[in-house]
Amino acid sequence: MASRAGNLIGETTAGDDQVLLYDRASFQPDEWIRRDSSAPYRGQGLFTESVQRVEQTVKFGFTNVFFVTIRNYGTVADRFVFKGPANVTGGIDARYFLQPAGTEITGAATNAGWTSDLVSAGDTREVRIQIIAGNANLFNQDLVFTSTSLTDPTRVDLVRMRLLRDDDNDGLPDAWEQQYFGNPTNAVASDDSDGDGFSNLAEYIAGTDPKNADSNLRITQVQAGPGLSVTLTWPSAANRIYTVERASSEPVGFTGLLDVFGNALETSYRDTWLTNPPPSFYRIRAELP
Ligand SMILES: [Ca+2]
Ligand SMILES: [Ca+2]
Ligand SMILES: [Ca+2]
Ligand SMILES: [Ca+2]
Repeated sequence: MASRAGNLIGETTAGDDQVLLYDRASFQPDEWIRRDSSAPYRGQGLFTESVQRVEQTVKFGFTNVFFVTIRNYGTVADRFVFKGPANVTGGIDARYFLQPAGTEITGAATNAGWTSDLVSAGDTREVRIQIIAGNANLFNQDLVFTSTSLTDPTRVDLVRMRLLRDDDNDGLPDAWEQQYFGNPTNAVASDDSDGDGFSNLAEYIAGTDPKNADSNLRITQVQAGPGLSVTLTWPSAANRIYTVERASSEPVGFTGLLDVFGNALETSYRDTWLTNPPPSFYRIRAELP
């Protein structure tokens, strides 16, 4: 998934720099086994519940496909038991396949769990999950996928996925359209309903208000100090990933400083230097998890 909403300080060609590229073909909650707690990845803890809740909009009755990667972050080879959710009233129409071979493991994954072969330290196994959204109970609740160490069953990690009903299949969930436009399908994803330069889809991704021109993804506060530091603040929503990027001397060649999950209202980041910095430029990217 490559979703991106850029914003530059000191950059005047907003039309060029606030473009959203959005690819909703697939998504990939990965690296959820035996992570080192300091690993630079979004939301995944060491055998603790991920703070990440993967969201995907899907039309009722349509098929949703995604991938999870089981990664052995331990120092010794291990086996892992992968299990799909079983808590959906009326059942979940899911099939599971090992990648890249395509071998189906549905029977195991939906029952006692599928046990992997021996996964070397650092190695991975990928599972493709196919869910047909033909049961209304699937929507708007967490579907929990677990993976458990076979040698130490107290070691469990999980990923929560939430399918959001999107009956006009425009990437805007029915509930979001209802909240802001009073109807589950009325909003047009490519429209900029409040004229703030961001499309409704961009505002959904960024977690901003599509009916309020003052609400859009931008750096709203830049505070210098203390010392050689600057603190940036931007409007944000929970369960969105924000990337802070910086360029030096001129606003080209941005590099990422960190990925963070947003707070409900706004999020801040403090950038510090050991020595006097060159002129610096910052921008924020927003992504769906
Ligand atoms: Ca929609
Ligand atoms: Ca719509
Ligand atoms: Ca807008
Ligand atoms: Ca807005």
